[in-house]
Amino acid sequence: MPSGTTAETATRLSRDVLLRLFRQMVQIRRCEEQLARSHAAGLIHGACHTYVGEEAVATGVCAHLRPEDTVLSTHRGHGHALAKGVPPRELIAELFGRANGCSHGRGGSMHIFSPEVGMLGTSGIVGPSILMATGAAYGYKLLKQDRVSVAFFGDGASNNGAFHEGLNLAAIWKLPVLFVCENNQYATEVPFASVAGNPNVAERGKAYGIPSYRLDGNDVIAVYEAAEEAIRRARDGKGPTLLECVTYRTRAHSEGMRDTGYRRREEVDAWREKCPIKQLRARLVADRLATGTELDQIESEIQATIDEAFEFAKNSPWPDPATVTDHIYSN
Ligand SMILES: Cc1ncc(C[n+]2csc(CCOP(=O)(O)OP(=O)(O)O)c2C)c(N)n1
Repeated sequence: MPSGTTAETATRLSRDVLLRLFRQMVQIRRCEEQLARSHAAGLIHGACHTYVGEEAVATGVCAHLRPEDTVLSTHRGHGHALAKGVPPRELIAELFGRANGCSHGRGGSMHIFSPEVGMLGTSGIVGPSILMATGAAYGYKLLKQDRVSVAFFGDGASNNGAFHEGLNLAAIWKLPVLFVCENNQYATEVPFASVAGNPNVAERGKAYGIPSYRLDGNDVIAVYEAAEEAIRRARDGKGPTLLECVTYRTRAHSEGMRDTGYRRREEVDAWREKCPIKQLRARLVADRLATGTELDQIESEIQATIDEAFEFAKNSPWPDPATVTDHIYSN
């Protein structure tokens, strides 16, 4: 299992796989940039926490998941949804509150559901993804289904009781679950190091007897390789793994919030340089697996699909007010 692998490390991954990872990260980035502009334009009704800077984590993990595998996500979940297969049209329409959104415009950013592709939901509450993914994995084990469940969560959530209960239960029952801590080093404006007796989350996993690894979360190859082995372990009945992916969000905690007073501009600039997309682009060009022109072409194609998705969402109908109580009461 790689630990702290960097983009300089040799990789056995093919050009096809690397380009797939590149495309996925660019799709997330371009979609998030569109959502940030849409939020500023008043098109999004509710919170919008972007994933800019953290794209390598969702991309490297979800690349190994099958449609029947499931993802439980957080308030910062657009990247997880896209990487699990929610089309940009349905994601953007959902944030715009339109009937064509994946949750029929009823949920917004905090309730992105698409069970058809295994996206079991984002959440406005910090921590529950860990317990829900553990519960889903328990179900797969009881039903003898060949499925894996993934919990994404932040460093802040690892201080929540759900983290400790979920990891312990998954360990004793050897559940097919992968815990992915996206350690972007801040919980809102609180530096993780200032609220953690031991800020190494991977060491906490070891306390529960779970194989746990700390990775460079901006290196998509490192995440891809670590997730591959962790998901294989889960499928083989060997139980859970914890991956702590050290990364950074380069936009504000949430769109419209201030982004000063709790971190230094130099720190943000340094992490912008470590952009996962920039790193993979440099790698592909240096290894002569793609030219800059080819990668530009891919970026333009993806931008066109995001532009089209934005137009689709903007022109989508609002939900019919007569359906307001649908899905609330069970018959
Ligand atoms: C149980 C709970 N406590 C507090 C909050 C308020 N809150 C919203 S986002 C957030 C920070 C979460 O930090 P982290 O888990 O590191 O995720 P990040 O935002 O960095 O991706 C907090 C405390 C909440 N939504 N739910």
